[in-house]
Amino acid sequence: MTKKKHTKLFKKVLIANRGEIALRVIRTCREMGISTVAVYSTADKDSLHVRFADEAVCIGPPASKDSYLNIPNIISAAEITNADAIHPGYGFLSENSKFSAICQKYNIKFIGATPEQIDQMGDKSNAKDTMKEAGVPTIPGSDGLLESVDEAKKVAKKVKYPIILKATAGGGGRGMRIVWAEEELEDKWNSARQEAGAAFGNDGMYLEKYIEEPRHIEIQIVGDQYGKACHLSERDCSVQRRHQKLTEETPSPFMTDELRDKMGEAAIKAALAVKYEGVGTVEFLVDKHRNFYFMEMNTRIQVEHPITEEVINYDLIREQILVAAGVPISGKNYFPQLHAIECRINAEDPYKDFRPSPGKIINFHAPGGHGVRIDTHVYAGYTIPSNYDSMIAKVITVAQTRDEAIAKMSRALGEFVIEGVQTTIPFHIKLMKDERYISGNYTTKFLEDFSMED
Ligand code: MV4
Repeated sequence: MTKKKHTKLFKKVLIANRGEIALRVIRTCREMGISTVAVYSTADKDSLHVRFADEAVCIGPPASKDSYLNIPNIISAAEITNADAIHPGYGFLSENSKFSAICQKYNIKFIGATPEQIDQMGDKSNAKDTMKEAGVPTIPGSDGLLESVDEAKKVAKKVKYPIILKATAGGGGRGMRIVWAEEELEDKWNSARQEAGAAFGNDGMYLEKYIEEPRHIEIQIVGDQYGKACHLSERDCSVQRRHQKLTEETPSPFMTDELRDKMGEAAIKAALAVKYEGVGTVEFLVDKHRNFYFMEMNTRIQVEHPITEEVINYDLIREQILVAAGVPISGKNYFPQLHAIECRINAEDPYKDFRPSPGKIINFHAPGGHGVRIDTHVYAGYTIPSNYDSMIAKVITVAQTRDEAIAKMSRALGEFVIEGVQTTIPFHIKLMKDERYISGNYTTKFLEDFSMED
């Protein structure tokens, strides 16, 4: 590490999260000589993140809103233990601008985006306007928020059907409606607004041309405190089911060197437009002609970050910590040297519409060997609580080529033993043998035609 005089690395980091990402952060802190504080709900008292951290503080009962989202309790835990920084992981408080601001006020470094950046990117219509102004390609549609259904009709006529109505406070598909013809517009406008208002307390809507069967490709970026930003290439996240990613890979089978340069430059522009500090992701929709459009910017570390780490040999959590401490980045872009795939193993039953399957793990054996990385917090005897999301492990394989990474994944999944709960392992085993997946020619629509039968 090139440690500059004006930068002071943190002595103690509190991890405001649970599960595999809490462990992931603790591991890098330990390697960097930084002490760690775990926080946990009463449902997580036997979790590995509690055992692996130097200190641990209970922050409340099982419900997330009373524990992992309980800002006063988390700040108190940081004060009591004298932590000088908080790592929020993903989910929970990672993109909560109030939390980022409160950390600032208490002189605790939030290892993530500033409150301004979180707010600017959290409002999707506003984020799109910012990017459009910065010269990042966006999808044709309304200029900011729509005032009325009549205005929606006018804009839709101009960009031509099909169009998509989106909630500005949305994400994950909520408050979103595809509209194929004008007859449907009014009903869908009303139901989308109603859904957005109930879910987010904000019923602001905008619309854009609907891109049919796009790919979801995101660019990893990193920016420092001195106005520099670079990109770390892409991840293809097109294999999704009801807006839940199931597997991701890098490089994208759809990528070309030319497209990567263009998308990388656009992502850097996006980062610079908000003076982005830290690691982040710029999500794009890519159509079949390889036109790409800004969709959203994530101001956090993402679940799928390990595939990028594996193909460029780079610890993204370490980078987050260094940038937060004021260390300047090199400023050079990184390109994949290998191929990596991640399969998310959830405690869900893929034969029963992926319904959650919490409970006690009675037998557990993780795969291993060359090119196999397992990020997990579970072990034999661990009880998966029903209060949180169902991801229990990530299997990441890395190899010289895509075919080899798939072969390694099939092999690793075959070795994986988890007994006591249902998991998505059988889904991934089937996916790795699917001709469409193997060809690399898949889009976000792919899983709609995928079945666990036969
Ligand atoms: C779109 C789109 C097609 N055209 N926007 C889904 C979640 C939200 N973040 C944006 N989403 C989409 N926006 C236009 N103009 C298709 C989707 C979409 C999607 C995007 C990425 C990955 C999976 C998806 C599944 C369904 C719809």
